[in-house]
Amino acid sequence: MVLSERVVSGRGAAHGVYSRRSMLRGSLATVSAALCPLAAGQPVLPAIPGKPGLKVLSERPINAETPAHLLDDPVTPAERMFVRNNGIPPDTRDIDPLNWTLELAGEACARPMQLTLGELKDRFEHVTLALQIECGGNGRSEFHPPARGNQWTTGAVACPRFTGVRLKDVLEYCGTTDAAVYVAYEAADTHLSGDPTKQPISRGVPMHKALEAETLIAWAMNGEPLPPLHGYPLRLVAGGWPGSVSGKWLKRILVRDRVHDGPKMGGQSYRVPCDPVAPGATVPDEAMCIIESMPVKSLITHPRSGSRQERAKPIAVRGHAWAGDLGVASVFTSIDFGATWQPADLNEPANRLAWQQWSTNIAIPTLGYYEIWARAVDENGRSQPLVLPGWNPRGYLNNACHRIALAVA
Ligand SMILES: Nc1nc2c(c(=O)[nH]1)N[C@H]1C(S)=C(S)[C@@H](COP(=O)(O)O)O[C@H]1N2
Ligand SMILES: [Mo]
Repeated sequence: MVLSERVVSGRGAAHGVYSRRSMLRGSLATVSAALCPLAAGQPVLPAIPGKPGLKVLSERPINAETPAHLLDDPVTPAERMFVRNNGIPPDTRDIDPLNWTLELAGEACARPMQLTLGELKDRFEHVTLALQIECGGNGRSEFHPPARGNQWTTGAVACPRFTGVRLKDVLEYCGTTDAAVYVAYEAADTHLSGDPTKQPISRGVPMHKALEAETLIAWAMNGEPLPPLHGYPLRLVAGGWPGSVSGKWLKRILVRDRVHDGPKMGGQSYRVPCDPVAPGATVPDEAMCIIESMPVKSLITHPRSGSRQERAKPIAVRGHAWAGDLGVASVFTSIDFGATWQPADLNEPANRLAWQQWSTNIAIPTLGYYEIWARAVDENGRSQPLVLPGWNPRGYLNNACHRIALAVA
């Protein structure tokens, strides 16, 4: 196998001399590098303590994604949950969590009030749900022309189990007026500039999403208090929508009489062209629409891309599939670049808005280089595209099929 220029100048070059054996390794690196645009020539940033194996994409603010093979668990452990910060997390080391106050306010809030986390826990029914969160920019690294921002490959998605109260119950308690249109969050993290009057992010959802039974104000993840990086002591979780609506370090909930206009709601943030545009187009802000439910997508979490397999021996292949507010109807795999597809077994979700597990056995007929592709179809019959979906200025919503590479020996 000839080493491509990319590997010689990128990841393969780090191996130094190419003995016959390292040539083979080099070929495997090619396999992974070909599928993972970030593998080549990028500086390696130090790991986040408590997040072994996550790839740090930026340090200030801290952002890190999870390689697909580390997302194998049906319920994502905290150590394997991606981190997406727009600002500087608050220092919550010395707070008394039960006295953390949540303020309810906004033009359409009937009875503005403050509730402590202790009061939230006492007054409302506790709910535990597995909820899938994916960053709107997950997959951004594949767009051309490239989009600015964190170059997420496939790893800005997770599905932990959150415990909290329903946002709906709290909104009913404080009351909303007929003018209510949107529910937004404000949080305790600070702006990168250090300017205390600026918020890094304040986003929201329309009333119908806020009032869904699965939209939570959560204090626990996988049975433990929320980890500091994931919003301790309190966060919103609105599964199936861009992760940016799931506000961490939650301080304030605003019931708005208009579409929320906080930082990163307007302009080009978390928005895509209302009508499709040609790659590289400049799109005026007025022609951009807010992203709501995320599109159907899937991940192959086993085997690991780049692994060696034996010919004709069945390979257990598995992963997850999700479809925003919708359920996933079917998942297919292909070992011939999408020429033919085989249906996989697909489980029901643990609850609405949890990702679904799929699995299949694949026997590879001959020696050589193979890719496994996975493709999910949502309950409305909409499939993941095989190649990149519509280009957009900020590189959101890439739900192209996930591909992994195998060397069959
Ligand atoms: N307060 C606050 N909440 C936030 C963010 C943030 O920067 N500040 N980032 C959002 C974005 S863009 C995403 S994708 C998710 C990521 O959640 P995680 O870091 O717990 O994985 O949190 C959201 N909530
Ligand atoms: Mo995000």
